[in-house]
Amino acid sequence: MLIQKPNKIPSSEITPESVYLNRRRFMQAFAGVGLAAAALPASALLSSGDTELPIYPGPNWLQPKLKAAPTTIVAEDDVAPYDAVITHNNFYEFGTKKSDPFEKAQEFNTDPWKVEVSGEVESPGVYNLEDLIAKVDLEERVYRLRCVEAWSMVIPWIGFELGSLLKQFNPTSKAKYVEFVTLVDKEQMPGQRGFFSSLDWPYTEGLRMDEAMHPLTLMAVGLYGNSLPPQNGAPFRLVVPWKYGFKSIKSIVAIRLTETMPKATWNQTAPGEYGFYANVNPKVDHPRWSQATERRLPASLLNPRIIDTQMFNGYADEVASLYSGMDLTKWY
Ligand SMILES: Nc1nc2c(c(=O)[nH]1)N[C@H]1C(S)=C(S)[C@@H](COP(=O)(O)O)O[C@H]1N2
Ligand SMILES: [Mo]
Repeated sequence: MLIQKPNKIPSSEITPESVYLNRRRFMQAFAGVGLAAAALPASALLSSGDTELPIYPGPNWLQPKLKAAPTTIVAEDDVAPYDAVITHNNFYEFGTKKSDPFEKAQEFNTDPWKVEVSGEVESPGVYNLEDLIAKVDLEERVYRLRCVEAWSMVIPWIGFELGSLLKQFNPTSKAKYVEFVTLVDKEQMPGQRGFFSSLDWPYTEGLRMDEAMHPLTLMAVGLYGNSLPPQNGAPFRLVVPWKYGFKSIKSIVAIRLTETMPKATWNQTAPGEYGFYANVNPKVDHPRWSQATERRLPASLLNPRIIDTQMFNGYADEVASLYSGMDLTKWY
């Protein structure tokens, strides 16, 4: 039952990933779901008159490590301006509009932060993020981020290799996948409460073990020389530069090593549209739009900046071998 065709939804309001949800909301409304609307606290909203952009120095324990991080990998492309990176976000826990995370995440509490590590590891436990970061060196890496909605940005992250974190927990020989889980906190995350729920929380994602151990796979704790802004997934988030952005899960509270393929939010929500692998691939279109090109942000009507999408987002030399022998039209 198609209630509203995607092209009837004003493009100013709806982006491709949310078209599906919009349809689902209509159906829920007609199914007679109770209207338990929760008002947003005024304190969660920034005044629209704010023109100064906030910076995020981060907790005292993190600052010296951020400042000491050498730049190790640089994308040739022009880096996106700071305001684009911190005000145009997907973080549905704070709402489905691109402006919602910036407007609603500023009071998000991210220090102290605990991470539960479980499953196929010799050292499971609940760890303080500060203690985990104390054992790794930070680097700045400039990566392209390609959203499945066909826009992209070039972002200067600061972080460390996921592999160096996973080694701290000694994965067992049974560990074949890694699952990541985002915080659930209805008080702090307005997108998780109210009217119609957009996704089933918590947001989860997963990687195959060889993808997780790949040296390009980053855990970011910083951006643009400072700590990660809340809207970008503070205090730490995954960044997998050769995959569509939805794999790069934010504000992680749990990491599980598993023998079987974990559930991933968008894959579960619309399996025909979003695969588990989600490798950037210009030759495999999304059922509702082409993936051959992308809009490099910041873009405007006069300067649309449409560019060709590259296989594995331009990281094919480094990662194509992970998928040799796999039919990428099947394992999209
Ligand atoms: N927990 C969580 N992680 C998430 C998302 C989300 O809604 N919730 N959105 C994803 C999507 S679709 C994209 S494109 C990137 C956007 O990252 P950015 O806002 O830092 O650019 O975050 C990803 N990580
Ligand atoms: Mo995305």
